Amino acid sequence: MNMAEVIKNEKVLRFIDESAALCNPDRIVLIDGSKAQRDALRAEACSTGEMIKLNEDLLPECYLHRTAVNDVARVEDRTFICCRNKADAGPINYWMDPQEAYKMAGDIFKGSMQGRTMYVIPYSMGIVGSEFSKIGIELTDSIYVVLNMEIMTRVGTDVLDALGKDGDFVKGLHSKCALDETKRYILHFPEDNTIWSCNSGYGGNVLLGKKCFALRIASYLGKNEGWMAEHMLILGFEKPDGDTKYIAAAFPSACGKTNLAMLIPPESYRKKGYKIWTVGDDIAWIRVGADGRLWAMNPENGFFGVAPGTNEKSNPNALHTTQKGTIFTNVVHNLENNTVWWEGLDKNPPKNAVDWKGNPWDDAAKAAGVKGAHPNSRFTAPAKNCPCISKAFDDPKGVPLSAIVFGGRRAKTAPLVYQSKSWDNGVFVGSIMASETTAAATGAVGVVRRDPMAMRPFCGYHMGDYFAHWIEMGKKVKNPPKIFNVNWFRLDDEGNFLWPGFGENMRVLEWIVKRCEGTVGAVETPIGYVPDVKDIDLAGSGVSEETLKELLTVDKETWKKEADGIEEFYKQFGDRLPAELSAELAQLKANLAK
Ligand code: OXD
Ligand code: MN
Repeated sequence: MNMAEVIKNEKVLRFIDESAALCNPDRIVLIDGSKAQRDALRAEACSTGEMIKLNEDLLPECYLHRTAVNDVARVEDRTFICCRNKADAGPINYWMDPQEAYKMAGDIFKGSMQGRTMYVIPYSMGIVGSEFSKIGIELTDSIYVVLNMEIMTRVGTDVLDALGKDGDFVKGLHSKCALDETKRYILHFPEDNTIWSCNSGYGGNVLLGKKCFALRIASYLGKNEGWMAEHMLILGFEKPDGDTKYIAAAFPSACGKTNLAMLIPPESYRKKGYKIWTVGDDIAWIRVGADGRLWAMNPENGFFGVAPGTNEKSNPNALHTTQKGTIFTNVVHNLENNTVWWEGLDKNPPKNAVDWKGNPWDDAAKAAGVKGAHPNSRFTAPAKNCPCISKAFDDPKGVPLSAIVFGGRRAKTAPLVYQSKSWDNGVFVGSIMASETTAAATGAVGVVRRDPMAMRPFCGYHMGDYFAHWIEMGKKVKNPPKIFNVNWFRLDDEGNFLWPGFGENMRVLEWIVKRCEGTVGAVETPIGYVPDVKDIDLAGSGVSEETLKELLTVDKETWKKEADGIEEFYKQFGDRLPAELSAELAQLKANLAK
């Protein structure tokens, strides 16, 4: 195909030419979004062993892929924001000078695609052609990336039509290179709308539409253009009268965003006619609507979910979503019926199986405690498969938000739920989010770290300026959503979870929605409003009122220590910390001293 005949945008052609001159691929192929091309690429990936075709009857159009053993999660310490002024990256991001970064990575990319094909992926984050969507072009030498991007984003030549002759786009260059972890870099150049990723083949590092574009680059664009790119699920809470309220929620990676977004209400709620609809499970682009409310849309087209722990009970909707057209990464290959398995799927690990590293997973391996699937193993599944996908999923306008919910994994401090007192107080609540780390990124698991708005690894600029942007956005909305914090992970003194979580979280969502409607009261505490025990419907939950009381306790002494921790955390932002947040911290301390 003659590229110039199909690609009318000179800037795209120049980007392809310059990248090809650098990486020196044997051939260049434009991804057109057609089924014929997709099938051919799937067949090619299977012929080289890059992917394994699974049982067509049980898992139609599904494939298994194993990454390199050293390449299984996002690498935060190798992820850089490359802006001209180091101070603009802020104290939390890793920073590299753009010129140095281009030079250093240029040497790595040089000739990296020799003997390989460079695929040109035109993709849209959001509905193709919508004024709220943005376009990217990813160049990659990985068929796995192409096939994942075709699930996670909207890909094809119609995106080039929407881009037009001189539209702007985010330039993404990815090469697997030699998968050398010492030369692995995920580089963002927000001032150039550019992303370079080398030496990785793991999702979050290489599906450049997702974390790199839709969060890091988009958060920077949002700050400049007056909107927000957030690490949030979006769900619709439908009441028996059919009225649906929309909630966006930010939790750190692998803390249950997909599960909450696809929640199945307890039977008593289902009988009354309550339903939950999924709009998104990971990313929300949020802007001010003409009606003075905040509107959120999901820029993605699929789900890149954590497999372990997903089962018929925890998330039947996610499980159903993965039964067709899905790519599984780093899970167990069940050789008995050519399907997949992971820890927590069911109690019957396959006898004849291969683990995520490609080794036989036999009785001896199991007895030695070898895990079959990597804890961060994933499924990439089309959103349209999801049984509870919202009608609004394909609506370019997105949905109006009634509530924003923050949350993390906290053993003690945070109560099951509390409501902030105002927009600024809500921004404070988001800014002090903390959570125990998970397997979604490399590094120790279970260590408490501050993760403001769950954006710590994803904010493309200075976190202090990001807080200021949140405060500014609050001034632009006449009817801002109410802001809450939840903690499904509170433990008793013996280390047992106090709250059952999963579908039972509906009971908390109901309180949140009622608070938004002004139809239920609350109890004031030094940190915000918590429910009155009688206002959370416990019928059939197995949770006693006494346990709920414990879940809702705000312990002053614990919070005084927390306030000291926040003060310490805030220090690093210096004069870029908005005065509104210092005032909120002072108010919290005063409330605790009363
Ligand atoms: C993800 C993550 O993959 O947050 O969504 O790591
Ligand atoms: Mn995420």
